[in-house]
Amino acid sequence: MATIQWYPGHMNKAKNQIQERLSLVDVVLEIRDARLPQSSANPLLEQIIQSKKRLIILNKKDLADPQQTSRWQDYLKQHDCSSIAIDAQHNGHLPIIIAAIEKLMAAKLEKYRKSGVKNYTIRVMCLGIPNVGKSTILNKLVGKKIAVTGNRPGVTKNQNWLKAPQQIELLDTPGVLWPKIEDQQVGLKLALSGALKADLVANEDLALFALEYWQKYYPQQLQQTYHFSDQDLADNSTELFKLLAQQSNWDHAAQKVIQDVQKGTLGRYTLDQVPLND
Ligand SMILES: Nc1nc2c(ncn2[C@@H]2O[C@H](COP(=O)(O)OP(=O)(O)O)[C@@H](O)[C@H]2O)c(=O)[nH]1
Ligand SMILES: [Mg+2]
Repeated sequence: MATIQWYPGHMNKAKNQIQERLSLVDVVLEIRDARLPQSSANPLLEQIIQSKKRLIILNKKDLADPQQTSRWQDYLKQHDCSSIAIDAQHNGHLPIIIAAIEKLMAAKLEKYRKSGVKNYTIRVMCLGIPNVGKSTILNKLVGKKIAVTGNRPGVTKNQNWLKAPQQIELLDTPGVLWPKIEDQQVGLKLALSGALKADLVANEDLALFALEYWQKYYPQQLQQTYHFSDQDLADNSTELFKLLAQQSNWDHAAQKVIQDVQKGTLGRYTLDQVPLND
């Protein structure tokens, strides 16, 4: 199996840029893919943002396993992390983001209210690895993309701010983090869900990983989609793959499984399990 490479050089640059811009904001929106609440995060982020207020947005909840999403939210809460789960494409989910930002800022907003300050702003930036929905969320928050409020002096260069509802202003460009691919599994999960280009990993490896995962966590979906018998399903994933390949060939079978995952034919899924005893 080929090893997926990631480049510390890129990561350092991204880290420095994010650190500079972080000093300008009150709240960080850390966008993750709800199907990968752990693998689509970068552990470095905690070091970078330190005590800055953070809202974790588990986006694409429409594609994720709802039970797992709720388990992950409980887990995050236990670890003192505020989170919301949304489908950024859904207009109705915008107020959820606004309300969560206001909740994080409640103490400060109360101070403003008490002292009669009306023209405050809550400054926010989006962060996350590629493809988690940063731009979609930014566009939804801003409405039409015209609302540039002008430059404000930044640490090293001027930054543009976009107006969002409730006196929220957003940095116009999200911070892009690299995923931390510390083991092969994380790479497989990112590729399978489409967060990373799938061609970085051999199709057969991806398909085998998917079959094994579905066999363990979503056996009914697997059975329904491919009409496996109970006996088939008790076999290992290589045997299941062989059955599928009998109908065409290895590469076609692999592509089909990957497509079925990515198009949702194999149902809603979450590829990270909540850690036990943590
Ligand atoms: N199903 C689903 N797709 C989404 C959601 N949010 C974003 N997308 C799609 O995911 C892809 C990546 O989104 P984008 O905003 O460009 O991600 P970015 O790279 O983080 O800026 C696009 O095809 C979006 O339409 C969501 O909540 N649900
Ligand atoms: Mg984008």
